[in-house]
Amino acid sequence: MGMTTLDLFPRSTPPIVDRMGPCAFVLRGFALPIAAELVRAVTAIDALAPFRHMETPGGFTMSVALTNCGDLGWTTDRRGYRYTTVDPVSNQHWPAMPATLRALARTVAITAGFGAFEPDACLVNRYLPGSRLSLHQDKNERDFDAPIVSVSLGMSAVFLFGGSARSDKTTRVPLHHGDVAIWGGEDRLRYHGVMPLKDAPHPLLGAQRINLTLRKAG
Ligand SMILES: O=C(O)CCC(=O)C(=O)O
Ligand SMILES: [Mn+2]
Repeated sequence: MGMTTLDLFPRSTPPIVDRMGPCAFVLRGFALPIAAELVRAVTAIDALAPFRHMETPGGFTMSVALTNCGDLGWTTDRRGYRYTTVDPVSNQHWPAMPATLRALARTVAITAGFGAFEPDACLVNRYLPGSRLSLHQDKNERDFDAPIVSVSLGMSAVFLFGGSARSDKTTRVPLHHGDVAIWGGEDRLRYHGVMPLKDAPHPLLGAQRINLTLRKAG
């Protein structure tokens, strides 16, 4: 008998869930049992595909440093946004997606009521004090049926969750070490971003925040 992914995250009490929208939630502390393992995995990913500051099609350099793991990785340069199977810096495949991370994303999708989720891409973001991510939609994926699962590690951030137009009002959602956000369904294309990070070092990660965003891109 194989273990189900749910067995990896045994809980005696239901998770604490904050609702951001009809199909958008934050599962508080859901990744804490594997947080240290995820930090080690990010160090290993960084060794193979180092964090880098990518350029947007408009010519801006992102303040967030990015890398990827999984079959597909998200990149941007002057030619546009896209998913690639290889890291354009090394011409090697992106590092493999850690099995525990995939299992976490599956469990979160089931727990939040989205059903089976098979991510093939994980964008890894590194924020230092002052780094921010402007409002955007995640829309480079082939279809929008699958949710987005986003794991936060290290320093806390204020996530902005908006509407279907960039100008729509946003709500501020604090995201802390171990929190997992998920949005899909009618909320899948909502604008979102991250406010400039405050310098409030975290015991495990110091003055940085790591965010892992799992997607079904291909
Ligand atoms: O860092 C976050 O919490 C959000 C990241 C994000 O929206 C993205 O990578 O597309
Ligand atoms: Mn996003």
